[in-house]
Amino acid sequence: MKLYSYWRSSCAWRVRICLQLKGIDYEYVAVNIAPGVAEQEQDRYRAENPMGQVPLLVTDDGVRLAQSVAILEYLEERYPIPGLLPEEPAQRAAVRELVQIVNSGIQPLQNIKILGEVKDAGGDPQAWGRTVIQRGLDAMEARAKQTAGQYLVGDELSLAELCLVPQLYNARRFELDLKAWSTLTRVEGLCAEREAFVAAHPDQQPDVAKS
Ligand SMILES: N[C@@H](CCC(=O)N[C@@H](CS)C(=O)NCC(=O)O)C(=O)O
Repeated sequence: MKLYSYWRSSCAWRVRICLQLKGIDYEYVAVNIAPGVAEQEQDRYRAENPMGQVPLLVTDDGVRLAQSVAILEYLEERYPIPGLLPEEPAQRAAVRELVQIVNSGIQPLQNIKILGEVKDAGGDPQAWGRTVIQRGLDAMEARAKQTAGQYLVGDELSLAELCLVPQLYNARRFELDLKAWSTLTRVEGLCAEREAFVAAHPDQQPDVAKS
């Protein structure tokens, strides 16, 4: 299995955690999405993923998938142990709600391409990023206060943490104050103790030093 990734991509990071948790071996294929390099824009890569983004997962039996949440759901169905979605329907939906707060409510708005477009339109990309991350993580904290046990939804690790941890890293990159998100940072602390999260961290990736 190959994962097309970039060390600091929060979306690829979600998938790396999942692969680690499920003990799936994979080959890391680095795609440098840094401004000015933008390998994801090249025809060769776009032929693989027409959205021109990471992550992209290609399995040995020819399954080709972009969109991190589609990849996570695929891995969950194909490799169900350990399970990352609760059995109980309302809890399962609560996990998906938290996933989507990050996946559709925060990350797309602070993606590198949008920040460039905000800049081109005369805006302040840093201020824009701070606003959208603050708004989304405020909502996530409020919801998590209602759903959390030991982890964000009940007492088990789920797909919600796979989205949370990279997004908090981005919040720090945008120099936000994380104090108000006490539930989120408490759970982040638990994740940081787990080997899968350590191995999936940007600093551990083979392309970390190159860009
Ligand atoms: N919804 C997509 C978003 C993917 C995405 O935005 N990837 C970023 C890195 S986290 C990227 O490739 N940015 C470069 C670009 O959009 O040109 C997913 O969840 O996979």
